[in-house]
Amino acid sequence: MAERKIETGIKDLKEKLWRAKHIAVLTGAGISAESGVPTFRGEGGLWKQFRAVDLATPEAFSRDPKLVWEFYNWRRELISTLSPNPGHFALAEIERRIPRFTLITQNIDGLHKKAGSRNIIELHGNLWLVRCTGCETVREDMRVPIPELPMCESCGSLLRPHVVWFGEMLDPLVLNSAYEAIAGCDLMMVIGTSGTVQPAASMGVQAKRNGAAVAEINLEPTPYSDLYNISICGKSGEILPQLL
Ligand code: BV8
Ligand code: ZN
Repeated sequence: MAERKIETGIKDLKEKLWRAKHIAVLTGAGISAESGVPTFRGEGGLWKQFRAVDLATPEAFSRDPKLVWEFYNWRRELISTLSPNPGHFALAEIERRIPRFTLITQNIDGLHKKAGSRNIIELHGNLWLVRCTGCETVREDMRVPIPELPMCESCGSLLRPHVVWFGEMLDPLVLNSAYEAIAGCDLMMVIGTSGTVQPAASMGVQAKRNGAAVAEINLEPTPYSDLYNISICGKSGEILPQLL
């Protein structure tokens, strides 16, 4: 029965996909799971005894910047050894074939770019960018390991990861370009996200309200599954290539 449901879901999505003029895609940690990147839910969400959501905050950084940098350095070391999976590559291929395609990601791992995707909106920043807490300069920094407390080469102040922490506003320019894509798309795909973190979590419903068809691909149902036109339960690395 589940198998049948997945097949019809893929067939319906394929029809809509290759008829679409402008596609918007929202991805979360689930699309990188098959590459070995830990997700936030479940055991993957833990580093040592800390919950990722507790370390990814400005409070944690001001309390103990060395600990937070140790956490980000752990993710940099891990992700520097990992590669995109067939799910990432399928999205890059779809982008090459569809006139207008916008990839909105919550992931900071940079694997979409590594897979060849181009029109990418990184809602929550990027693991390989650092920002100075003094002069606000943003630089790419690929050092693995990164120094325990990395300092700015211009003003000598402490650097922080150029990511959006819980309780911090998203960059309004970044957010607006995501909302523009969602307002203009005729098909939105929501892939590998539990739909727990705002404002990203409500983007699928927003697209539906704007009249777009919305399809979800996720290992398990999410709080939004019944609101979408299509909901396919399975691994994005196995399902996305079947759309090509
Ligand atoms: C903000 C960067 C203004 C750092 C991240 C309204 C209501 C309630 C709370 C709020 C609200 N508005 C704002 C908030 C507060 C907060 C929030 O949403 N909190 C949640 C926890 C309740 N939002 C914010 O703070 C945002 N800022 O809104 O500013 C403001 C501020 C305060 C108050 C009001 C307004 C900033 C949020 C960004 C935080 N930074 N990341 C870092 O990574 O270190 S969020 C981070 O966690 C990720 O980027 C991602 O967004 C999220 C994790 O979610 P997912 O990616 O979905 O991953 P998850 O593990 O949860 O799920 C994976 C899914 O994949 C699962 O469903 C699984 O089944 C599936 N899966 C697994 N394997 C596969 C698969 N699917 C397919 N294939 C597979 N193989
Ligand atoms: Zn500086």
